[in-house]
Amino acid sequence: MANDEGVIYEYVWIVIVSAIVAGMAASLAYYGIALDLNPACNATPIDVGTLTENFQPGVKQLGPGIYQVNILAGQFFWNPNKIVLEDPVRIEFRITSKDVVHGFEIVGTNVNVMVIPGYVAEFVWEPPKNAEGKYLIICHEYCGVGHQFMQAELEIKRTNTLLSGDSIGTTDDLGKFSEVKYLEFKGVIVDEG
Ligand SMILES: [Cu+2]
Repeated sequence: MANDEGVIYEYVWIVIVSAIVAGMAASLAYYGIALDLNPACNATPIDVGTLTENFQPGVKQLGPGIYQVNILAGQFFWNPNKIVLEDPVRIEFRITSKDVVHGFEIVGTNVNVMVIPGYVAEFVWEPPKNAEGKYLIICHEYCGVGHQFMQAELEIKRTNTLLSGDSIGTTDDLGKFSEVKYLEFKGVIVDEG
């Protein structure tokens, strides 16, 4: 009698555990396929060049809606840690680290990049047309005791001059995130911050 009861409990627990595993697999599939939120596994060095010019953290406007954003990562900061862009159409990021590996993530978007000392991670993000307001930037690669304080902010301001009615995206639109190039860094970091 007691043995039969034990077998039933075995089956019950097999069902419960299988359901938990299936639920986790389904949530991974949902994040990866439906929401297109993936780890930075497309960060293959596709074109390893060399950056010899000096690296100065900061924002430079290259044209209407086109920005170059240089970011220096370190324990435990992003420099600059407040980035304000007006009507960005194309943001060219270049990020490097002065010490250990960090992870650059703009929360709520699909921008997710490994930042490796000795290399400059270069990529382009075309934010969705309706992106507006403050985005939190975090470090997603454990880098030491102050890791959780490593935050920055990207603010997108809209003046609407570049928007036309039919170009406004949907709220599900994550924008366009290019492949990441890692350039070997031979220059000097000009860090005034
Ligand atoms: Cu970190």
